[in-house]
Amino acid sequence: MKGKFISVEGTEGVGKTTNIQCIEEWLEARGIAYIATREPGGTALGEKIRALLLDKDNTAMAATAELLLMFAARAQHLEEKIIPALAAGTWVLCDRFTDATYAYQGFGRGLNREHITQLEKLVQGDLHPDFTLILDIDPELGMSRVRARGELDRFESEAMEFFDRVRTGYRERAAENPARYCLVDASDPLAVVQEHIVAALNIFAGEG
Ligand code: T5A
Repeated sequence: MKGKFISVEGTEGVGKTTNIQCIEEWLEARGIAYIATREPGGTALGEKIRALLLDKDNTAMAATAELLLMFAARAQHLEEKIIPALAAGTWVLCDRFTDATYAYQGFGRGLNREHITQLEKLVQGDLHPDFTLILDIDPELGMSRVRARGELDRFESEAMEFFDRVRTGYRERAAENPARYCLVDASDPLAVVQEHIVAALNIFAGEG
């Protein structure tokens, strides 16, 4: 793959959307061609799957059905958008990717992580993000930001213990592979968070 693949992760309300803008500015300042996309979603089919996943009326959704829907959307996203972009030398900036599946469906829902690894292999082969930014926050603080924004979706309606497990999942993954992950404290003021993000990107690009 000629382009680089960057993913941005974290628990609810951690500031992914806000900080993705900062990454886009960093890419634009360097004249790097990129696409910004998201999961679940990113394609017409994937966005329909996203609507099913976030619909808070789908209270009976089985955890395994949720897992398979995440990977169904991802398979479409990879084939239709991510792989062609990377092959053309375009960078991909993705709001969540498979780390979210390990964190939410693995640690949050308690699904067998070996099964997630099997699906990951089936859907992605050896393709993984080159750099993953994990924004880390106390889930209570993140959810207070989300609540201030309005109505909650199906995931945002989960209990705080669920988000504590998701956070643990992200932190464990970051600790296991420090070469790929950068964990940033997202409870700091936005300017400080973005200083850390830019410094990490500079190191990733060999400029730091
Ligand atoms: N999911 C996803 C899975 O379960 N498995 C998977 O495999 C995948 C891919 C949808 C859901 O799907 C689940 C996880 C999710 O629950 P989503 O829409 O990406 O995914 O998830 P959300 O976390 O809901 O995204 P949000 O858009 O709600 O949150 P953001 O983008 O993290 O937060 P953002 O940037 O909108 O910021 C929230 C508020 O905080 C403020 C912002 O101004 C905003 O008002 N803020 C700050 N305030 C003070 N200080 C700072 N440092 C701040 N940073 C941001």
